[in-house]
Amino acid sequence: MKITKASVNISAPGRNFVTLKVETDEGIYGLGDGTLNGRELAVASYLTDHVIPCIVGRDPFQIEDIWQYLYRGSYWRRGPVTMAAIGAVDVALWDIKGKALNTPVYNLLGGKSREGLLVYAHANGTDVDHALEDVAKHKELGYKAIRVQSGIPGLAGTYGVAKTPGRYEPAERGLPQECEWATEPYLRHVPKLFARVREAFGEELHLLHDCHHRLTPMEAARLGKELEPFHLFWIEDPTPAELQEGFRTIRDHTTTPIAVGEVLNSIWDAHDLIRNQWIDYIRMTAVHAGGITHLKKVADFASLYHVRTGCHGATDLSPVCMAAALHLGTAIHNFGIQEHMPHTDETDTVFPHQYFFQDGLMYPGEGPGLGVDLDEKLAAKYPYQRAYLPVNRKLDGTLTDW
Ligand code: KDG
Ligand code: MG
Repeated sequence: MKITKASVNISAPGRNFVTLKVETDEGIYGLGDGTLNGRELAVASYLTDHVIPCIVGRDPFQIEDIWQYLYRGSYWRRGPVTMAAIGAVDVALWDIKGKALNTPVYNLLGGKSREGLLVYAHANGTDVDHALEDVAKHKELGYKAIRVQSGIPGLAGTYGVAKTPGRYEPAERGLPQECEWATEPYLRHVPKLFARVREAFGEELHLLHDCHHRLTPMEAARLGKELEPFHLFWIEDPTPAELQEGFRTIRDHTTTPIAVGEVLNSIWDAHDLIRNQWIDYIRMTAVHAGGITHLKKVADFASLYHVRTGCHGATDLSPVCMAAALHLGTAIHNFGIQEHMPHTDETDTVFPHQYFFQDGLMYPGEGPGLGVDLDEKLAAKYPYQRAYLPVNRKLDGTLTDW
């Protein structure tokens, strides 16, 4: 089999997505997600201008060799743009191989370690009462694990919390929004939020919380310690992860489990976090971490250190990436949990897929390959629109870490 053509689809059914389609001389094609929220066109150019000319003519079955060729061959290794582009190619090749061998991708990765994958939903509210209502709604939908975020008293808005009740989308169209941030009211508020959630819903429900990289290690240690009575499944991104050893301080002070990795791109970004057992869950996902090939290596390395996976699954990871995460999560031994932030109806219609949610778990489907398609005609009706994640400033005007 030979790759004959590859093309990049940029469209915005509900939000922006970059999708790579790799075609072969046997009529089989594969899809890969290359979406990098707020920097989509950089990945599209990397693919179109630099990667596609190098893969046409190659045998799509040689996934490991093509991965190494793109990673080592570029000279400029790692980074989100490079790794998202390599990830898009890699996922498309796994999809091709599954279709060619008429088997779901999880079978190529070792077969089923489990039937369904535990997923967590997002519940949020402008205040605690509204957050509790949203938790109740998601519990009713069958979720067994729920991330809870709420507005902070005294702050105009909080990232991760919808301005009006219901879903929120991380990126907004136009130029970046500026939001305000203050750590002290946040640290005082979050333990009160979780006390109310436990009081209302009991001990059974798994509870998670995302700190969005905003705390210093010692502030995160305080938060983790004060949340201990509420037995969280994890606190996520407590502090920025460029300085991996920052996590040692948090680890030394709290038994609240720690998750990190949605902005990490390679095993080297998490090497110290994992081998020192400073974290419990690694959140990298296929699109931003070089595809299924590299993510499986990260997961296997993590398994040596009692670290489990908790792949990022926000709306900016396309259905193609969700399918990749579900196939990998089905196969690996150390799967932990999968984030599930449902896409809009427009997204779901443009990307028909076999995976589904039932009773708190997700299933990848049993069709060949990844089980996701792209309706290119429909996608053409949703042209790309520039959109960014917000930036946050402390009350004195200083930009936060994120
Ligand atoms: O692109 C960034 C978003 O996906 C991210 O900010 C959402 O933190 C997030 C999460 O945990 O889903
Ligand atoms: Mg997050």
